[in-house]
Amino acid sequence: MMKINRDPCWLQGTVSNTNFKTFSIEDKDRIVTTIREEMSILFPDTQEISGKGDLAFVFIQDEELGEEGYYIESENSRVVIKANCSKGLLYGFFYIYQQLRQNKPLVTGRSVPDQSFRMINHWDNMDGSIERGYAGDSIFYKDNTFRRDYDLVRQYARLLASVGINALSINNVNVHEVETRLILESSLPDVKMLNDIFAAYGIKTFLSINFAAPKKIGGLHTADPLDEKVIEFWENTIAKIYQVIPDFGGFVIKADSEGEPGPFAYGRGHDEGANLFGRILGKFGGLCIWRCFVYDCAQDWRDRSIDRARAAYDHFLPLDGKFDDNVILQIKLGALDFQVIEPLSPLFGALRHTNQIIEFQLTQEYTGQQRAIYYQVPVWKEVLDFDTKYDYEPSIVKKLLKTNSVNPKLSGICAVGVVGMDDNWTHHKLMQSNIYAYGRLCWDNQLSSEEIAQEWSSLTFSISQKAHEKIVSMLTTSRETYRLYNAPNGVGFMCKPNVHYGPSIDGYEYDRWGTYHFADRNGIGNDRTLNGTKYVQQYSPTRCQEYNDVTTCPDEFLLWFHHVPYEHVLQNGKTLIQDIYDNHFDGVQRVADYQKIWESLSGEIDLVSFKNVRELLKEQYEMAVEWRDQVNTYFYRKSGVVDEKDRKIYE
Ligand code: BDP
Repeated sequence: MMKINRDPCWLQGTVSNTNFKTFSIEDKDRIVTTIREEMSILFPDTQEISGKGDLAFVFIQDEELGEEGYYIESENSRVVIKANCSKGLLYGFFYIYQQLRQNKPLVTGRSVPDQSFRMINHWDNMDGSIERGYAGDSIFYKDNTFRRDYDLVRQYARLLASVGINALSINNVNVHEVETRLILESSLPDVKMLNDIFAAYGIKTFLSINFAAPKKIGGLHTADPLDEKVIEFWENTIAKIYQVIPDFGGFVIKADSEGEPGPFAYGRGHDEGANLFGRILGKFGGLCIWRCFVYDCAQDWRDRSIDRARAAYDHFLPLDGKFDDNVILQIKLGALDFQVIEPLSPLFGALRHTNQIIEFQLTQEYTGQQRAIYYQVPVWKEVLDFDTKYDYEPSIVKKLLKTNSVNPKLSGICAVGVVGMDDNWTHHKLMQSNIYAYGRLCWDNQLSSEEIAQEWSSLTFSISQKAHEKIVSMLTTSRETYRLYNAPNGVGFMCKPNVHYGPSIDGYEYDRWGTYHFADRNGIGNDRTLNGTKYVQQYSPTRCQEYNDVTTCPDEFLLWFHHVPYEHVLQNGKTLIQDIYDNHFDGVQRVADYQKIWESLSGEIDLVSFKNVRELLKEQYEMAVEWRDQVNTYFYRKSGVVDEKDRKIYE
């Protein structure tokens, strides 16, 4: 039986106070074996019988359920989980466990996921480091080889499956030298081991690959996607992978981005690049996931004609409809890069004939690096519920992901992973909530931020109702708190270069990355209007108009779209400069309040978690103060405008 030696997160308690004395399950595949094992862990008092158990897992045929949906039926005290496939049974099982653990009634009826793809992208390197990872080393690799801690991987797989995650890629999108070799025969037995552990939990495994592999490890002098030898290299390589791992998911590819090689080097388009992989992987039922994070990262800051925010749309919209049916474009939620506030990438809604998944980031690269509370459901809901206002139905993001994809089954959501070797997985105990929430929200887009936080808290801590409420309030307000003390009004990138932690207001201002705020003595912001870079035109006409007009552009996006004077009056009635001062004082105050709230939970929360969060809140407070003082001082020095409320701003 599986050893659970790690923090079990939301899978901690067992369920014994039910009427289930027996369970029955029809055999089909290895996922059924997983359910059986999980029954013995989570419902230890039940015994398996054949036929009619008190809790029965039954295969049926019901088209509406698809491969993953399930149906719960309850007759007297007997509960039946029905599904077409074992994945559905597995999800139904975890649903029942979670409801019972929360003392909630079992809702009978059908449950089908809203999003087909519910993926995690690991940015793990084989030396054990994780790009933008802040919760310890990789759980998959160390010292340039596989870590081979299969118990740990299995514990991770069950965490993911318990909230419905169904795909993951196991290495960094920036594929360095050693990782380029992951596709070679010598690595495949290890990849297969991981693949099989995840497959037993209904999760497909993908590899990130290096576009230039034919050159780097194939002995060719080119990686041109139309070159015969290159095609042959990929055909052989992919055929070998599927020989060893017949249910392998496919490739994730970052090409022509931030130094990664790609089709541009050979004068080819991204459709030609992606379709090469699509065609070959397709023969084996595999998929090619192609990232749209393509922009010029060697920009001259002096050249005001370039706007990085335009890049993904400019590159990919003309290719709409030109990708093979098993190619999926992976698009970051915002047009820059996982900032605290960014308007939705304009590709959503505009791209109508291409499989698409939206990319989130669980690891808190720009949002506190697992040392601040930053519960992400509000961000995700903002984008999923966003109305692109195109004049076709549906124009809401959560729906159009599917309807604008050629194959709705190849649409959905992915997120950069967060876990590492830290005992609690996520470094900050409260940030386990983001993994839980991510899975739950991908499955059910209707759930609210509060509902998911409540579920997570009650599955994770055995504490009073009042204490749960306090935790939920901290989580659900945390994104706003972080926003208040960070870069103002959607301007983004005021963080320290490279590390992306802590403030450095001008850190990126004269750099090559295309992320500028253009503050001078009169004002600040990016002019992306029709008079500026015209980025605003990439949205639907209605949204374009709204954002282009400084009087209707939402305050939180103001400096993303407009360059305005410090005295500009916001929709909330304040001047921009006063709003900046107020927000930064408020943000710090809110973190101080979190500290008080947390202290009031002393004695209720287990000691390890209590100390973990207490220490990290101290760090968050210090960092918030640093942000407040640097931002306020910077703008006071630029503008010369004093704070109306006469608070301490350093000169
Ligand atoms: C940026 C990260 C960088 C990633 C890149 C990406 O700073 O480490 O490689 O995104 O998404 O946010 O490829």
